[in-house]
Amino acid sequence: MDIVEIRDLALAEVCSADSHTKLEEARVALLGRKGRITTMLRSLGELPKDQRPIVGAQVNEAKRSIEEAIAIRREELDTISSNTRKLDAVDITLPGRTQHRGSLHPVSQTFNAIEEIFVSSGYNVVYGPEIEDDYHNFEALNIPEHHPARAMHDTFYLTDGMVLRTHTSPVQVRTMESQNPPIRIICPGRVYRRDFDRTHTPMFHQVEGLVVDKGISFAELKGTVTSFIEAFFERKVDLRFRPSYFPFTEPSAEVDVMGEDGWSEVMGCGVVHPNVLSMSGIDPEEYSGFAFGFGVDRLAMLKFGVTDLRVLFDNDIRFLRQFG
Ligand code: 2U9
Repeated sequence: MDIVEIRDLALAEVCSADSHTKLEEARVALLGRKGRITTMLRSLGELPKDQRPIVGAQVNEAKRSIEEAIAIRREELDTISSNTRKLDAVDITLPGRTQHRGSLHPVSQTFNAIEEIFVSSGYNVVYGPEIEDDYHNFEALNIPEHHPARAMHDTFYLTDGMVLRTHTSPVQVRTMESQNPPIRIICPGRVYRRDFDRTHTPMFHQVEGLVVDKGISFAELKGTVTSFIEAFFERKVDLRFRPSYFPFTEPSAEVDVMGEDGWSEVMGCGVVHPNVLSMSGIDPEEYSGFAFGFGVDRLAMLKFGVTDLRVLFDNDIRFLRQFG
């Protein structure tokens, strides 16, 4: 066998090594201390003197190309084994993991539905501060100091005569102070009362509405409340206006909706008290208005069939996922 044949045979052996172990075996057999190429280099001295440089150069050349082939094959085997490891780690036959899309909280969905109904009938949405002064939360709403209605509000008192607003009504007061009629607004937001049981949480959500214009009467109020309730529950409803009392409206009423379990109260409303208009700079001889207010959490419960108010605030993901 001449050196070229020996080299080609060696290269074939290296290239066909299908594991690091086999490659190492081939390397030792060729280039190890007793390897074929090593032995050939050692026995160069036995050749006739004139042939030594020629054969020596050929064997050295063969050794270099074998070393190069081994290095290349080693890298190939590295790549193959890391790819195999990756393939083993991912079982592409497993079913995919379910992805849960987030969704709006049922109370947020309810706020959005309410705002959409009123905005599409020409109302503006107005927001205001959650920390209020005594004047805007009570005084301007015809609730003077020592009025029994103050006790009913279970107020959180802060320092410097400030309170956590007990309703969003101060936002309507501020709007009347800064805008001339016609006024047609709803005021959504968080309100606070010191009350905590099955049907009350110390923070809850309200939407209140106010319309002030010339010639507004209880008739406009009834029509507005009825169309709102039917738009919100997406059905014809039996409504009942029960006479009630609020310091800021006269006459006042509470509104009940007929449902599967009989009548249930959904909101309060009334014709704005003339004192309330005049305190905010609107002439009650020229203008009149109606107002209404309701708890958004309560409407959300009725709409979604939730029976315990507190689950709305537990942030239990299993509960919330039902409203996606
Ligand atoms: C101004 C004038 C009048 C807002 C009104 C109610 C009736 C009412 C309650 C319902 C359940 C609050 O969430 S609740 O506890 N609200 O019954 N609110 S009339 O009347 C106003 C507001 C502002 C300037």
